[in-house]
Amino acid sequence: MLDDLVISEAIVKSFMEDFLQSIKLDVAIVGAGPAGLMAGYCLAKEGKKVAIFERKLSVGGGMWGGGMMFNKIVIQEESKRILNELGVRIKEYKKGYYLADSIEATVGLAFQAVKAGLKIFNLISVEDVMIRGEKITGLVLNWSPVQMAKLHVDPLTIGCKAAVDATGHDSELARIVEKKIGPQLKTESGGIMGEKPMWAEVGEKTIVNNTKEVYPGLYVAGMAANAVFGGPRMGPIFGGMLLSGEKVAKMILERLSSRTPE
Ligand code: 48H
Repeated sequence: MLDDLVISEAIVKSFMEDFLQSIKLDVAIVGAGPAGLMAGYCLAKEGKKVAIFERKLSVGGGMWGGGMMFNKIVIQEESKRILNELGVRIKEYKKGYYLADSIEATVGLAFQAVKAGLKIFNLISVEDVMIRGEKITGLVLNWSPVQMAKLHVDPLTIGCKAAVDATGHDSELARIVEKKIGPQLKTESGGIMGEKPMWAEVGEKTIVNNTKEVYPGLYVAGMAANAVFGGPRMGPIFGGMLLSGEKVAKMILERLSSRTPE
């Protein structure tokens, strides 16, 4: 016989345990698109305490929709090995161009990341940051439905040693920092440089170069990296997002293992 109250109790208790476990994180990632999920996968594999906060009900960001809702994605030679590792099937289209099913790529990445130990909190929006001693030390969270309904409900906070802005084109975390403390980002202008017009070849290269620490304790990955540092968009090619997620994880792992983590 099933007891409805046991079902409710199981869900609430288990969620609270997960949330309490995430009050102090090694790494907090904002945005569960391909870059954020890849970063979370790589960090979790290395045993870091890492969680993603995602505004929407679903994870995957812009990867589900392929190009203009044709649900295929293209990846290039350099990122083939990542989809192979995740167990996502790819097919060569022409030399240097590989195709994957966007649904398979999205669920494959999310599944492997969660299995590796990444905790994903969906339906939570990051609306502010905590800064202490000129360093990001935490994130300010609220339920997305609270924001959507414009309810006057105060947020909660979590702490982290490093935060990743993987919020895509809007680069929301970097934008919040710029708005709150002025143009103190590690960009040419100190502010957000803005995304440039479509150019896959350049966009895919710069996205990896632009994956950096943009303010002490705050890293940008994926589309947010090009938005912040002024690189072009690249359309429905997703290798750069995966490589950017992998790079940001590597940079953070090095920082966390160094003797004087800032
Ligand atoms: C919680 C938030 C918040 C917030 C946003 O857009 P994404 O898929 O981002 P990337 O960088 O992993 O991938 C970019 C890719 O999807 C893309 O758009 C490409 C390749 N475009 C090329 C082109 O030419 O257009 O995912 C970002 C995620 C989304 O799921 C948002 O809901 C989430 O971040 N998010 N979550 N709190 N404040 N802001």
